[in-house]
Amino acid sequence: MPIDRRDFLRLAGLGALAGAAPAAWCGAAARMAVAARADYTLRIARSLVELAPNHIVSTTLYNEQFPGPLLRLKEGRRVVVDVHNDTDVPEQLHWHGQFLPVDVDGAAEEGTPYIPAHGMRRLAFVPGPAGFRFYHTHVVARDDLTRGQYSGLVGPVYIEPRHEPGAYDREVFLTLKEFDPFFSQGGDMAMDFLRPGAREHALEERGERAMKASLARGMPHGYEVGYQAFAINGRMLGHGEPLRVKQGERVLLHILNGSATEIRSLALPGHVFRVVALDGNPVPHPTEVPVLWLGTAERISAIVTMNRPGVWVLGDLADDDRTRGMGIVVEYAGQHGTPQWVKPAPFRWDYRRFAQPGATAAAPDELIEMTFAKQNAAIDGFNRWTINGAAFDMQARTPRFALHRGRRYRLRLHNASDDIHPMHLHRHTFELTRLAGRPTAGVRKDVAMLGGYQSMDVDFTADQPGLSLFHCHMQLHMDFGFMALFDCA
Ligand SMILES: [Cu+2]
Repeated sequence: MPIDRRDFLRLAGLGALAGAAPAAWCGAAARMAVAARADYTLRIARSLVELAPNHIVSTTLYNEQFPGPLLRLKEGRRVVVDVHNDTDVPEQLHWHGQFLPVDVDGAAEEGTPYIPAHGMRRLAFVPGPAGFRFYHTHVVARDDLTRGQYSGLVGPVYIEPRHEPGAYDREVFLTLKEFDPFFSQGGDMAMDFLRPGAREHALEERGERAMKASLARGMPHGYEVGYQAFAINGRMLGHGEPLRVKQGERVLLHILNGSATEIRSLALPGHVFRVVALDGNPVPHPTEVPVLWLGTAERISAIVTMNRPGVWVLGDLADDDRTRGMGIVVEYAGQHGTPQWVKPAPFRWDYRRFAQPGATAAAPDELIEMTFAKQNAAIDGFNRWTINGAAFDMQARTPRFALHRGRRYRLRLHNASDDIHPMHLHRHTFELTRLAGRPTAGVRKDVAMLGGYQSMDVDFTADQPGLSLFHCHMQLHMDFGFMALFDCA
Protein backbone atom coordinates (compact mmCIF):
# COMPACT_ATOMS: atom_id res chain seq x y z
CA MET A 1 0.00 0.00 0.00
CA PRO A 2 1.25 3.51 -0.68
CA ILE A 3 2.96 5.23 2.18
CA ASP A 4 4.52 8.64 1.98
CA ARG A 5 7.77 9.71 3.56
CA ARG A 6 6.08 11.56 6.39
CA ASP A 7 4.07 8.45 7.33
CA PHE A 8 7.20 6.41 7.15
CA LEU A 9 9.15 8.69 9.46
CA ARG A 10 6.27 8.72 11.91
CA LEU A 11 6.06 4.92 11.84
CA ALA A 12 9.79 4.69 12.23
CA GLY A 13 9.60 6.82 15.37
CA LEU A 14 11.24 9.84 13.77
CA GLY A 15 8.17 12.06 13.85
CA ALA A 16 10.08 14.98 15.32
CA LEU A 17 12.03 15.33 12.10
CA ALA A 18 9.09 14.87 9.78
CA GLY A 19 6.99 17.70 11.13
CA ALA A 20 7.97 21.31 11.58
CA ALA A 21 11.39 21.53 13.22
CA PRO A 22 11.42 23.33 16.59
CA ALA A 23 12.62 26.92 16.36
CA ALA A 24 15.82 26.08 18.20
CA TRP A 25 16.76 23.74 15.36
CA CYS A 26 18.42 26.26 13.14
CA GLY A 27 21.79 27.12 11.73
CA ALA A 28 24.81 24.88 11.97
CA ALA A 29 23.53 22.90 14.95
CA ALA A 30 20.43 21.86 13.02
CA ARG A 31 22.48 20.95 9.98
CA MET A 32 24.75 18.79 12.10
CA ALA A 33 21.82 17.12 13.84
CA VAL A 34 20.12 16.46 10.54
CA ALA A 35 23.33 15.13 9.01
CA ALA A 36 23.56 12.70 11.92
CA ARG A 37 20.09 11.38 11.14
CA ALA A 38 19.38 8.98 8.35
CA ASP A 39 16.69 9.72 5.78
CA TYR A 40 15.37 6.21 6.35
CA THR A 41 15.91 3.56 8.99
CA LEU A 42 15.39 -0.12 8.27
CA ARG A 43 15.42 -2.63 11.09
CA ILE A 44 15.77 -6.33 10.35
CA ALA A 45 14.08 -8.47 13.01
CA ARG A 46 11.99 -11.52 13.56
CA SER A 47 8.31 -10.58 13.69
CA LEU A 48 4.78 -11.67 12.85
CA VAL A 49 2.66 -11.10 9.75
CA GLU A 50 -1.11 -11.45 9.96
CA LEU A 51 -1.86 -12.89 6.53
CA ALA A 52 -5.45 -13.50 7.66
CA PRO A 53 -7.14 -13.49 11.10
CA ASN A 54 -6.57 -17.22 11.44
CA HIS A 55 -3.20 -17.29 9.70
CA ILE A 56 -0.31 -15.53 11.41
CA VAL A 57 3.24 -16.39 10.38
CA SER A 58 6.56 -15.70 12.06
CA THR A 59 9.37 -14.58 9.76
CA THR A 60 12.10 -11.97 9.42
CA LEU A 61 10.88 -8.55 8.28
CA TYR A 62 11.98 -4.97 7.74
CA ASN A 63 10.43 -2.66 10.38
CA GLU A 64 8.01 -5.39 11.51
CA GLN A 65 5.95 -5.05 8.36
CA PHE A 66 5.39 -6.78 5.05
CA PRO A 67 6.43 -5.59 2.62
CA GLY A 68 9.16 -3.36 4.03
CA PRO A 69 8.35 0.36 3.82
CA LEU A 70 8.13 1.91 0.38
CA LEU A 71 11.23 4.07 0.00
CA ARG A 72 10.55 7.03 -2.27
CA LEU A 73 13.88 8.39 -3.42
CA LYS A 74 14.82 11.11 -5.89
CA GLU A 75 17.04 10.35 -8.82
CA GLY A 76 20.44 11.91 -8.26
CA ARG A 77 19.69 13.14 -4.70
CA ARG A 78 21.95 11.53 -2.11
CA VAL A 79 20.18 9.49 0.56
CA VAL A 80 21.32 8.07 3.90
CA VAL A 81 19.81 4.78 5.07
CA ASP A 82 20.59 3.15 8.41
CA VAL A 83 20.15 -0.61 8.38
CA HIS A 84 19.99 -2.29 11.79
CA ASN A 85 20.23 -6.04 12.09
CA ASP A 86 18.54 -7.31 15.24
CA THR A 87 18.95 -10.98 14.27
CA ASP A 88 21.67 -13.46 15.26
CA VAL A 89 23.04 -13.83 11.73
CA PRO A 90 24.86 -11.41 9.37
CA GLU A 91 22.66 -9.88 6.68
CA GLN A 92 23.00 -8.25 3.28
CA LEU A 93 20.58 -5.70 1.85
CA HIS A 94 20.68 -5.59 -1.94
CA TRP A 95 19.45 -2.51 -3.82
CA HIS A 96 18.01 -4.40 -6.75
CA GLY A 97 18.04 -2.55 -10.08
CA GLN A 98 20.24 0.37 -9.00
CA PHE A 99 23.71 1.34 -10.21
CA LEU A 100 25.58 1.47 -6.90
CA PRO A 101 29.18 0.87 -5.80
CA VAL A 102 30.19 -2.56 -4.50
CA ASP A 103 30.42 -1.21 -0.94
CA VAL A 104 26.65 -0.45 -0.98
CA ASP A 105 25.17 -2.83 -3.58
CA GLY A 106 24.57 -5.62 -1.07
CA ALA A 107 26.21 -8.86 -2.23
CA ALA A 108 29.00 -10.53 -0.26
CA GLU A 109 30.11 -12.22 -3.50
CA GLU A 110 31.04 -8.77 -4.83
CA GLY A 111 32.64 -7.73 -1.55
CA THR A 112 29.88 -5.71 0.17
CA PRO A 113 30.48 -5.85 3.95
CA TYR A 114 27.80 -7.69 5.94
CA ILE A 115 25.42 -5.91 8.30
CA PRO A 116 26.69 -7.68 11.42
CA ALA A 117 24.38 -9.67 13.70
CA HIS A 118 23.06 -7.21 16.34
CA GLY A 119 24.90 -4.44 14.50
CA MET A 120 24.19 -1.83 11.88
CA ARG A 121 25.54 -0.19 8.72
CA ARG A 122 24.92 3.33 7.53
CA LEU A 123 24.60 3.45 3.75
CA ALA A 124 24.92 6.68 1.78
CA PHE A 125 24.35 6.65 -1.95
CA VAL A 126 23.00 8.54 -4.92
CA PRO A 127 19.90 6.65 -6.15
CA GLY A 128 19.45 5.73 -9.79
CA PRO A 129 18.26 5.07 -12.35
CA ALA A 130 14.71 6.41 -11.92
CA GLY A 131 11.87 3.93 -11.75
CA PHE A 132 10.50 1.03 -9.74
CA ARG A 133 13.32 -0.78 -7.90
CA PHE A 134 13.33 -2.79 -4.69
CA TYR A 135 15.46 -3.93 -1.79
CA HIS A 136 15.80 -7.43 -0.44
CA THR A 137 18.06 -9.70 1.56
CA HIS A 138 20.94 -11.27 -0.35
CA VAL A 139 22.28 -14.10 1.77
CA VAL A 140 22.73 -17.78 0.99
CA ALA A 141 19.92 -19.82 2.57
CA ARG A 142 20.64 -23.30 1.18
CA ASP A 143 18.55 -25.68 3.34
CA ASP A 144 17.47 -23.01 5.85
CA LEU A 145 13.98 -21.91 4.87
CA THR A 146 13.99 -19.10 7.46
CA ARG A 147 16.71 -17.22 5.57
CA GLY A 148 17.28 -15.36 2.31
CA GLN A 149 14.26 -14.70 0.13
CA TYR A 150 12.30 -17.39 1.97
CA SER A 151 11.91 -14.76 4.71
CA GLY A 152 9.82 -11.60 4.42
CA LEU A 153 12.81 -9.35 3.72
CA VAL A 154 11.50 -7.52 0.66
CA GLY A 155 10.47 -3.90 0.16
CA PRO A 156 9.68 -1.60 -2.79
CA VAL A 157 11.71 1.42 -3.89
CA TYR A 158 10.44 4.12 -6.17
CA ILE A 159 13.01 6.52 -7.56
CA GLU A 160 11.22 9.58 -8.82
CA PRO A 161 12.44 10.72 -12.20
CA ARG A 162 13.27 14.36 -12.81
CA HIS A 163 10.23 14.46 -15.13
CA GLU A 164 7.23 12.24 -14.38
CA PRO A 165 5.06 11.48 -17.45
CA GLY A 166 2.02 10.81 -15.20
CA ALA A 167 -0.85 9.64 -17.48
CA TYR A 168 -2.61 8.06 -14.49
CA ASP A 169 -4.71 9.08 -11.49
CA ARG A 170 -2.96 7.17 -8.74
CA GLU A 171 -0.28 4.62 -7.99
CA VAL A 172 -0.59 1.34 -6.08
CA PHE A 173 2.33 -0.89 -5.11
CA LEU A 174 1.68 -4.64 -4.94
CA THR A 175 4.26 -7.09 -3.60
CA LEU A 176 3.52 -10.75 -4.35
CA LYS A 177 4.97 -13.19 -1.84
CA GLU A 178 4.54 -16.70 -0.46
CA PHE A 179 4.92 -17.71 3.18
CA ASP A 180 5.43 -20.93 5.16
CA PRO A 181 7.86 -22.64 2.76
CA PHE A 182 8.55 -26.38 2.84
CA PHE A 183 10.71 -28.78 0.86
CA SER A 184 9.03 -31.00 -1.68
CA GLN A 185 10.02 -33.24 -4.53
CA GLY A 186 8.48 -32.16 -7.76
CA GLY A 187 6.23 -29.19 -8.37
CA ASP A 188 3.68 -27.99 -10.85
CA MET A 189 5.10 -24.65 -11.94
CA ALA A 190 3.78 -23.34 -15.26
CA MET A 191 6.43 -23.82 -17.94
CA ASP A 192 4.67 -23.30 -21.26
CA PHE A 193 3.62 -19.64 -21.10
CA LEU A 194 6.71 -18.06 -22.69
CA ARG A 195 6.91 -17.03 -26.34
CA PRO A 196 8.75 -17.63 -28.55
CA GLY A 197 8.43 -21.23 -27.43
CA ALA A 198 10.91 -23.05 -29.69
CA ARG A 199 13.36 -25.30 -27.87
CA GLU A 200 16.89 -25.99 -29.07
CA HIS A 201 17.48 -29.60 -29.93
CA ALA A 202 21.12 -29.67 -28.79
CA LEU A 203 20.24 -28.21 -25.37
CA GLU A 204 17.37 -30.65 -24.98
CA GLU A 205 19.62 -33.62 -25.77
CA ARG A 206 22.17 -32.43 -23.27
CA GLY A 207 19.53 -32.01 -20.56
CA GLU A 208 18.05 -35.42 -21.24
CA ARG A 209 21.49 -37.07 -21.08
CA ALA A 210 22.04 -35.49 -17.66
CA MET A 211 18.63 -36.74 -16.52
CA LYS A 212 19.37 -40.30 -17.73
CA ALA A 213 22.73 -40.27 -15.93
CA SER A 214 21.12 -39.20 -12.68
CA LEU A 215 18.36 -41.79 -13.05
CA ALA A 216 21.09 -44.42 -13.48
CA ARG A 217 22.61 -43.24 -10.19
CA GLY A 218 19.19 -43.43 -8.54
CA MET A 219 19.03 -39.65 -7.99
CA PRO A 220 16.34 -38.44 -10.35
CA HIS A 221 15.09 -35.22 -8.73
CA GLY A 222 16.48 -32.62 -6.39
CA TYR A 223 14.37 -30.81 -3.81
CA GLU A 224 11.95 -28.09 -4.78
CA VAL A 225 10.22 -25.63 -2.44
CA GLY A 226 6.47 -25.30 -1.97
CA TYR A 227 4.46 -22.85 0.16
CA GLN A 228 1.41 -23.09 2.37
CA ALA A 229 0.33 -19.45 2.16
CA PHE A 230 0.20 -16.85 -0.60
CA ALA A 231 -0.37 -13.13 -0.25
CA ILE A 232 -0.30 -9.70 -1.86
CA ASN A 233 1.12 -6.97 0.39
CA GLY A 234 1.17 -9.53 3.21
CA ARG A 235 -2.59 -10.24 3.10
CA MET A 236 -4.25 -13.34 1.73
CA LEU A 237 -6.97 -12.81 -0.85
CA GLY A 238 -10.13 -11.52 0.83
CA HIS A 239 -8.41 -10.63 4.10
CA GLY A 240 -6.83 -7.26 3.37
CA GLU A 241 -8.35 -3.94 2.45
CA PRO A 242 -9.71 -4.17 -1.09
CA LEU A 243 -8.25 -1.97 -3.76
CA ARG A 244 -11.07 0.61 -3.88
CA VAL A 245 -11.49 2.25 -7.28
CA LYS A 246 -13.83 4.60 -9.11
CA GLN A 247 -15.20 4.13 -12.58
CA GLY A 248 -12.94 5.76 -15.16
CA GLU A 249 -9.97 5.92 -12.81
CA ARG A 250 -6.56 5.06 -14.27
CA VAL A 251 -4.62 3.12 -11.67
CA LEU A 252 -0.91 2.60 -12.16
CA LEU A 253 0.01 -0.74 -10.60
CA HIS A 254 3.64 -1.28 -9.64
CA ILE A 255 3.83 -5.05 -9.21
CA LEU A 256 6.81 -6.83 -7.68
CA ASN A 257 7.33 -10.57 -7.56
CA GLY A 258 9.09 -10.89 -4.21
CA SER A 259 9.10 -14.68 -4.30
CA ALA A 260 12.15 -16.77 -3.52
CA THR A 261 11.39 -19.35 -6.17
CA GLU A 262 8.02 -18.93 -7.87
CA ILE A 263 6.93 -17.46 -11.18
CA ARG A 264 3.67 -15.55 -10.77
CA SER A 265 0.82 -14.55 -13.07
CA LEU A 266 -2.00 -12.03 -12.63
CA ALA A 267 -5.29 -11.28 -14.32
CA LEU A 268 -8.20 -8.95 -13.51
CA PRO A 269 -11.42 -10.19 -15.17
CA GLY A 270 -12.92 -7.71 -17.62
CA HIS A 271 -9.84 -5.48 -17.61
CA VAL A 272 -6.55 -5.18 -19.45
CA PHE A 273 -3.14 -4.04 -18.28
CA ARG A 274 -1.36 -1.36 -20.28
CA VAL A 275 2.28 -2.27 -19.60
CA VAL A 276 4.31 0.93 -19.43
CA ALA A 277 7.51 -0.28 -17.74
CA LEU A 278 9.35 -3.54 -17.13
CA ASP A 279 11.68 -3.72 -14.12
CA GLY A 280 11.07 0.01 -13.71
CA ASN A 281 12.33 0.95 -17.18
CA PRO A 282 9.81 2.50 -19.59
CA VAL A 283 9.16 0.14 -22.51
CA PRO A 284 9.57 1.43 -26.09
CA HIS A 285 6.09 0.21 -27.04
CA PRO A 286 3.47 0.30 -24.24
CA THR A 287 0.91 -2.40 -25.01
CA GLU A 288 -2.31 -3.78 -23.50
CA VAL A 289 -2.30 -7.40 -22.33
CA PRO A 290 -4.92 -9.50 -20.49
CA VAL A 291 -2.43 -11.39 -18.30
CA LEU A 292 0.88 -10.55 -16.62
CA TRP A 293 3.70 -13.01 -15.91
CA LEU A 294 6.57 -12.23 -13.57
CA GLY A 295 9.62 -14.33 -12.78
CA THR A 296 11.19 -13.94 -9.33
CA ALA A 297 12.33 -10.33 -8.80
CA GLU A 298 10.72 -9.03 -11.98
CA ARG A 299 8.58 -5.90 -11.81
CA ILE A 300 5.81 -4.70 -14.07
CA SER A 301 4.31 -1.22 -14.06
CA ALA A 302 0.93 -1.25 -15.79
CA ILE A 303 -2.02 1.12 -16.01
CA VAL A 304 -5.50 -0.34 -15.59
CA THR A 305 -8.41 1.84 -16.67
CA MET A 306 -11.26 0.96 -14.35
CA ASN A 307 -14.16 0.64 -16.78
CA ARG A 308 -16.03 -2.49 -15.66
CA PRO A 309 -17.87 -1.74 -12.38
CA GLY A 310 -18.14 -4.68 -10.01
CA VAL A 311 -16.19 -6.50 -7.35
CA TRP A 312 -13.35 -8.49 -8.87
CA VAL A 313 -10.42 -10.69 -7.95
CA LEU A 314 -7.05 -9.49 -9.21
CA GLY A 315 -5.37 -12.85 -8.86
CA ASP A 316 -2.94 -15.54 -9.93
CA LEU A 317 -4.01 -17.87 -12.73
CA ALA A 318 -2.97 -20.92 -10.68
CA ASP A 319 -6.20 -21.95 -8.90
CA ASP A 320 -4.36 -23.58 -5.98
CA ASP A 321 -2.25 -20.51 -5.30
CA ARG A 322 -5.07 -18.01 -5.74
CA THR A 323 -7.45 -19.90 -3.47
CA ARG A 324 -4.66 -20.04 -0.88
CA GLY A 325 -4.27 -16.27 -1.00
CA MET A 326 -2.51 -14.99 -4.13
CA GLY A 327 -4.86 -12.18 -5.04
CA ILE A 328 -6.46 -8.92 -3.96
CA VAL A 329 -10.05 -7.73 -4.28
CA VAL A 330 -10.73 -4.77 -6.58
CA GLU A 331 -13.93 -3.03 -5.50
CA TYR A 332 -15.62 -0.24 -7.44
CA ALA A 333 -17.31 2.54 -5.47
CA GLY A 334 -20.93 1.61 -4.70
CA GLN A 335 -20.49 -2.04 -5.73
CA HIS A 336 -21.00 -4.95 -3.36
CA GLY A 337 -21.06 -8.73 -3.40
CA THR A 338 -18.76 -11.68 -3.70
CA PRO A 339 -15.56 -10.92 -5.63
CA GLN A 340 -15.71 -12.47 -9.08
CA TRP A 341 -12.97 -14.47 -10.75
CA VAL A 342 -13.12 -15.48 -14.40
CA LYS A 343 -10.37 -17.63 -15.84
CA PRO A 344 -8.75 -15.73 -18.73
CA ALA A 345 -8.31 -17.20 -22.22
CA PRO A 346 -4.86 -18.76 -22.78
CA PHE A 347 -2.27 -16.06 -23.28
CA ARG A 348 1.48 -16.34 -23.90
CA TRP A 349 3.96 -13.93 -22.39
CA ASP A 350 6.38 -12.44 -24.90
CA TYR A 351 8.77 -9.61 -23.97
CA ARG A 352 8.91 -8.70 -27.67
CA ARG A 353 5.36 -7.24 -27.48
CA PHE A 354 6.84 -4.27 -25.64
CA ALA A 355 9.82 -3.77 -27.97
CA GLN A 356 9.98 -1.21 -30.76
CA PRO A 357 8.76 -3.04 -33.85
CA GLY A 358 11.49 -3.35 -36.48
CA ALA A 359 14.28 -1.94 -34.29
CA THR A 360 17.64 -3.69 -34.31
CA ALA A 361 20.14 -3.79 -31.49
CA ALA A 362 23.53 -2.11 -31.77
CA ALA A 363 26.39 -4.55 -32.42
CA PRO A 364 28.31 -5.47 -29.26
CA ASP A 365 32.10 -5.19 -28.88
CA GLU A 366 32.40 -8.69 -27.44
CA LEU A 367 30.40 -11.88 -27.03
CA ILE A 368 30.41 -13.99 -23.85
CA GLU A 369 28.74 -17.39 -24.03
CA MET A 370 27.45 -19.27 -21.01
CA THR A 371 25.75 -22.64 -20.76
CA PHE A 372 23.69 -23.45 -17.68
CA ALA A 373 23.27 -27.08 -16.63
CA LYS A 374 21.72 -29.04 -13.79
CA GLN A 375 23.21 -31.98 -11.92
CA ASN A 376 20.20 -33.65 -10.40
CA ALA A 377 20.23 -34.10 -6.62
CA ALA A 378 24.05 -33.82 -6.62
CA ILE A 379 24.46 -31.89 -3.31
CA ASP A 380 22.74 -33.60 -0.35
CA GLY A 381 19.61 -34.08 -2.41
CA PHE A 382 19.70 -30.58 -3.93
CA ASN A 383 20.32 -29.94 -7.60
CA ARG A 384 23.73 -28.46 -8.39
CA TRP A 385 23.83 -25.75 -11.06
CA THR A 386 26.81 -25.04 -13.26
CA ILE A 387 27.85 -22.22 -15.59
CA ASN A 388 30.17 -23.48 -18.34
CA GLY A 389 30.74 -26.59 -16.22
CA ALA A 390 31.57 -24.89 -12.90
CA ALA A 391 29.36 -24.23 -9.89
CA PHE A 392 30.00 -20.90 -8.11
CA ASP A 393 32.87 -21.08 -5.62
CA MET A 394 32.82 -18.32 -2.98
CA GLN A 395 36.46 -18.92 -1.91
CA ALA A 396 37.90 -18.62 -5.43
CA ARG A 397 35.11 -16.24 -6.55
CA THR A 398 34.70 -18.18 -9.80
CA PRO A 399 33.38 -18.43 -12.44
CA ARG A 400 34.57 -14.92 -13.19
CA PHE A 401 34.58 -13.04 -16.48
CA ALA A 402 36.90 -10.08 -17.07
CA LEU A 403 35.30 -6.98 -18.59
CA HIS A 404 36.78 -3.77 -19.92
CA ARG A 405 35.15 -0.56 -18.82
CA GLY A 406 33.05 1.14 -21.44
CA ARG A 407 32.82 -1.88 -23.74
CA ARG A 408 29.49 -3.30 -24.78
CA TYR A 409 29.00 -7.01 -24.14
CA ARG A 410 26.53 -9.52 -25.46
CA LEU A 411 25.79 -12.39 -23.09
CA ARG A 412 24.62 -15.43 -25.01
CA LEU A 413 22.88 -17.59 -22.44
CA HIS A 414 22.13 -21.25 -23.19
CA ASN A 415 19.80 -23.15 -20.88
CA ALA A 416 20.55 -26.89 -20.92
CA SER A 417 17.78 -27.52 -18.35
CA ASP A 418 14.00 -27.68 -18.59
CA ASP A 419 13.51 -25.03 -15.87
CA ILE A 420 12.85 -21.35 -16.49
CA HIS A 421 15.60 -19.17 -15.01
CA PRO A 422 15.00 -15.49 -14.18
CA MET A 423 18.53 -14.22 -14.88
CA HIS A 424 19.66 -11.13 -12.96
CA LEU A 425 22.63 -8.82 -13.42
CA HIS A 426 23.63 -6.57 -10.53
CA ARG A 427 24.51 -2.89 -10.93
CA HIS A 428 23.52 -2.68 -14.61
CA THR A 429 20.55 -2.74 -16.94
CA PHE A 430 20.67 -5.04 -19.95
CA GLU A 431 18.82 -4.92 -23.25
CA LEU A 432 17.05 -8.01 -24.58
CA THR A 433 18.45 -8.60 -28.05
CA ARG A 434 17.49 -12.21 -28.91
CA LEU A 435 14.89 -14.58 -27.47
CA ALA A 436 14.77 -18.22 -28.58
CA GLY A 437 16.32 -17.39 -31.94
CA ARG A 438 14.23 -14.27 -32.60
CA PRO A 439 15.93 -10.85 -32.63
CA THR A 440 14.51 -8.00 -30.57
CA ALA A 441 15.68 -4.61 -29.29
CA GLY A 442 14.90 -1.83 -26.90
CA VAL A 443 13.48 -3.64 -23.86
CA ARG A 444 15.76 -2.90 -20.90
CA LYS A 445 15.60 -5.05 -17.78
CA ASP A 446 17.62 -6.33 -14.85
CA VAL A 447 15.92 -9.75 -14.69
CA ALA A 448 14.73 -11.77 -17.68
CA MET A 449 13.23 -15.24 -17.85
CA LEU A 450 15.27 -17.70 -19.90
CA GLY A 451 12.98 -20.52 -21.08
CA GLY A 452 13.70 -24.23 -20.70
CA TYR A 453 16.12 -25.51 -23.40
CA GLN A 454 16.21 -22.02 -24.93
CA SER A 455 18.89 -19.41 -25.57
CA MET A 456 18.69 -15.68 -24.95
CA ASP A 457 21.00 -12.76 -25.75
CA VAL A 458 21.22 -9.75 -23.47
CA ASP A 459 23.53 -6.77 -24.08
CA PHE A 460 24.99 -4.33 -21.59
CA THR A 461 27.75 -1.76 -21.30
CA ALA A 462 30.33 -2.48 -18.60
CA ASP A 463 30.21 0.86 -16.81
CA GLN A 464 30.57 -0.16 -13.16
CA PRO A 465 34.06 -0.71 -11.77
CA GLY A 466 34.66 -3.76 -9.57
CA LEU A 467 32.71 -6.99 -9.28
CA SER A 468 29.10 -7.39 -10.43
CA LEU A 469 27.17 -10.54 -9.63
CA PHE A 470 25.21 -12.34 -12.33
CA HIS A 471 22.87 -15.09 -11.20
CA CYS A 472 19.61 -16.91 -11.47
CA HIS A 473 17.20 -15.19 -9.06
CA MET A 474 15.66 -18.45 -7.86
CA GLN A 475 17.03 -18.81 -4.34
CA LEU A 476 17.20 -22.58 -4.73
CA HIS A 477 19.32 -22.23 -7.87
CA MET A 478 21.67 -19.41 -6.86
CA ASP A 479 22.44 -21.08 -3.52
CA PHE A 480 23.60 -24.23 -5.28
CA GLY A 481 26.00 -22.82 -7.84
CA PHE A 482 24.03 -20.67 -10.29
CA MET A 483 26.14 -17.50 -9.93
CA ALA A 484 29.09 -15.87 -11.67
CA LEU A 485 31.02 -12.62 -11.33
CA PHE A 486 31.95 -9.94 -13.84
CA ASP A 487 35.17 -8.18 -13.00
CA CYS A 488 35.41 -4.76 -14.56
CA ALA A 489 38.84 -3.17 -14.45
CU1 LIG B 1 17.35 -20.75 -12.01
